[in-house]
Amino acid sequence: MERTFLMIKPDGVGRNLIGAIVSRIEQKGLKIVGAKLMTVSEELAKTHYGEHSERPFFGELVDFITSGPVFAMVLEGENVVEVGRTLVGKTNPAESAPGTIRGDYGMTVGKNIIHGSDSVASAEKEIALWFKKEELIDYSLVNSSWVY
Ligand code: DAT
Ligand code: MG
Repeated sequence: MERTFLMIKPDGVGRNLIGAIVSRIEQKGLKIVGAKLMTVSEELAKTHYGEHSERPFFGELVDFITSGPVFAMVLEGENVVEVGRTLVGKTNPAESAPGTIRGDYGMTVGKNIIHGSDSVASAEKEIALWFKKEELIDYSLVNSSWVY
């Protein structure tokens, strides 16, 4: 089964949105196989956002993501990378549809609540970067036959 990485950013944690966001994930039928509240080192932030290192907003992005705790998750499901991105919404919350996390909770691109892996390849990289193997749990949800 496919896996993806989602991370509630410091603004989402700071606005007490962990429960609301996790609730959407569970209601959608996705399985949480790993989750933790953690602080982000500058090194981890720079590695995670490495593809943006030449962009003018990189410094602000690293400062923001290290400014408070984040809630990191690994989710499992069919086609879950794409499904996760759909739940998250567009990068700019002002352009994100209502019903998406960014569309419902965010106003600016600099504080857009949540990260979601953008491809299967980045999901694999990000999961390995953020989680140890033993932090990911293999288990079955009894209701999965009603989801699939
Ligand atoms: P996404 O998070 O939707 O994958 P991205 O990978 O293009 O978007 O950018 C990573 C993060 O960087 C994004 O969530 C918020 C920030 N960001 C992107 N474009 C920005 C911009 N023009 N100004 C400020 N921050 C930006
Ligand atoms: Mg991205």
